[in-house]
Amino acid sequence: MRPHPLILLLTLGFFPCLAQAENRPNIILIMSDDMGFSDIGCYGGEIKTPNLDKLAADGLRFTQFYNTARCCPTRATLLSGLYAHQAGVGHMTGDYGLPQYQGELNRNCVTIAEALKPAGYRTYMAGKWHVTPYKANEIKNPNISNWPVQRGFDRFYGTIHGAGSFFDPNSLTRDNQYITPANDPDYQPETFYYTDAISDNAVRYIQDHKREADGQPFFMYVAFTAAHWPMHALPKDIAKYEGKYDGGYDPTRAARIRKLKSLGLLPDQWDVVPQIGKWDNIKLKEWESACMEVYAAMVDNMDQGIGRIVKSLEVADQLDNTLILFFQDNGGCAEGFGRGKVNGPLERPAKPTLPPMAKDELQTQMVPPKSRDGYPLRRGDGIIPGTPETEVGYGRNWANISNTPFREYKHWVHEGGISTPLIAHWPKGIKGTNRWFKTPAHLIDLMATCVDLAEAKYPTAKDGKKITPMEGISLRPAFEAKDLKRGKPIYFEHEGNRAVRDGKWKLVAKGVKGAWELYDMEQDRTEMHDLAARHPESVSRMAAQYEKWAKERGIVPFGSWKKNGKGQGKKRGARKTSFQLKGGEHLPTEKSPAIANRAFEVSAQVSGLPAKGVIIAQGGINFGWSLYVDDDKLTIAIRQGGKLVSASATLPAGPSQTLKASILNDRLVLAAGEKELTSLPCSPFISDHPVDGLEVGRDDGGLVGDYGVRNEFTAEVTSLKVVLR
Ligand SMILES: [Ca+2]
Ligand SMILES: [Ca+2]
Repeated sequence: MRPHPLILLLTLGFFPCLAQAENRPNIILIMSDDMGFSDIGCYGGEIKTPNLDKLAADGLRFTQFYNTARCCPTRATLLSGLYAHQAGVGHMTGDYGLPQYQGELNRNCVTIAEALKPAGYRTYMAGKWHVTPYKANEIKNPNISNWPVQRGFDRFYGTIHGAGSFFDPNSLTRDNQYITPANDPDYQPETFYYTDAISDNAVRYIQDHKREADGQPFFMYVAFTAAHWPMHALPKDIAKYEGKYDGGYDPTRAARIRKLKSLGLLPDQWDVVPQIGKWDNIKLKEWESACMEVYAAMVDNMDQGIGRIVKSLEVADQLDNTLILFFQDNGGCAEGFGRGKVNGPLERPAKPTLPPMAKDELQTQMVPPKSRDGYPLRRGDGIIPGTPETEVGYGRNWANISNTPFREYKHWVHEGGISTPLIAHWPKGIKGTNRWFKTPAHLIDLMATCVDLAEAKYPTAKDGKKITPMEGISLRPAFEAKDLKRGKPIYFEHEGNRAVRDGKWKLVAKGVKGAWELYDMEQDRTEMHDLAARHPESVSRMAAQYEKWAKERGIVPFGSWKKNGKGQGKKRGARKTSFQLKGGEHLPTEKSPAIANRAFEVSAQVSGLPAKGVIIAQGGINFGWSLYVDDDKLTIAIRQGGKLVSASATLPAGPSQTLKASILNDRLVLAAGEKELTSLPCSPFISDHPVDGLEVGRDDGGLVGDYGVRNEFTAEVTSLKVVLR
């Protein structure tokens, strides 16, 4: 029988050694970053993950576990058991002036750590937090009110921010103190590598727990940043994959398809999504295969670390009564990070060329200008990734392979964005071994599962604030070989991408204005055959479910927050109205032209035509504009709540020209010099300031136009001017 909660609290508070013999499990949630459905071995991948494979063989695997498509919302959902918007993280860590979009965990939710602590659990976290803003300009006196220790974790080692170097991470923190890899007295390995550091600190928590609180259960959250860009790995791990991807995309993908089929994860009736990359067209083949070698090495290193965590549980005699869950935060990442134009020397200099950083000097940048020991930053096409000074992503083509057999990527809520392995290992609590569980489940269920297994009481209020009831259901029945009884659909929303999963049906759309698509997930989980036209009644029923769900939770169409009063939309962007820019320039969103709801003009002096690629772009898939060329065709593209409007014209001949575009109240105009090329009547005003910044000569992050991530301008922008009217 459970003691009365008050007695339990008193017992634990005053006589911690007297905690009764414990049957409740320890719980360890292990999450990786930016990985596709079929990357790890036991889900079809060629990457060596023997430790995860063993957990799977001795435990339970879910075929349809879902995340929420992106780092911040996934973390907010996982920690709170709510849909991310309800926890205040409706997008990322930007504040858009609405409570659902305040950009950090609110106080109307509790974290799993906050929920389990009153039930007598010790709580530890190692890894990436990313549910509160990180401000590089406030490192001396950071606002720590929403850091892990203030949100229920007894101990924390990791990073506050969402991405960075694996050799010198920005925002590295121990408990409430920023540290550097060099000045952390508690952890001085021979070579600092963040994935190892996360594993080693998790191991240490298990060892310390055994010594300090044996008999008391613990909850630990291990949030790896592998295999998020930049592609950074240790030479010993990269060596294991040397040459492994020299054959390109086709053999890797074919092997995954075969393995997925043999595992039963890809029934014959599903059509596999088309492969994006064509190896024959890849110019820098050695570089392209090296990107995947390093990616694989990052995953491999994480698996080794998971092996050490498992081993330490064994040594502490806790493995049998610990529930370990492994999953990924979103699908493979197609962002063009660190690809395209080369910055820095193509080869690593023989010796560091810049002054090294002092032991106590905090590295505050997501993309540091140099490595800690003084090698200058290198990125772009042909820069072989892996070493600390490189900043390269593995790109869309490999992300497509990572997400085999599914559609789309991180950001989207088609299956490639939201599908993750879920491995559950708990010898004492899971019935049978090497078993698959096929009913859909979601991150919202982790809070409910933890509260259930920990015999905790989910609070209705905390510190005078009402706590929103949790959304998910306990996964305990799955562990006991019974089915889940959810009784309601699972919902998704990120950046206007929306979905409803109800039984075998999935309704899904891209962007705020994208049309609903309908799929039968039993017949077609690869989402290749849209049945919306055939079942209009299902579409309207599920669309109404979505609208009701969104309305009840304060979810608004992405980017519409400025209509709701104090939203940042009106004020974001620079104050000036004229911008003289150079080729290669990047402006962050707050320094970019404040183009929302106004006319503007761009005039670009270019030489070296004909060419391909983006001359200038501001914004991404929801709001923004871009001017680009494709040989003799000039295009101005406008993104308006996800909808794309564009005007194109044929360029006059000649290598050097002044290309102009005007975004006016009632039309888009393109001109070369004084000659008007085309005028398209439309309403092209962009209603909100874009989340993405501005680039000259490329389009980074979210893409405005229908070009791919390899959109670098192949000629030269000698000067460029943007003028707001
Ligand atoms: Ca992620
Ligand atoms: Ca962009």
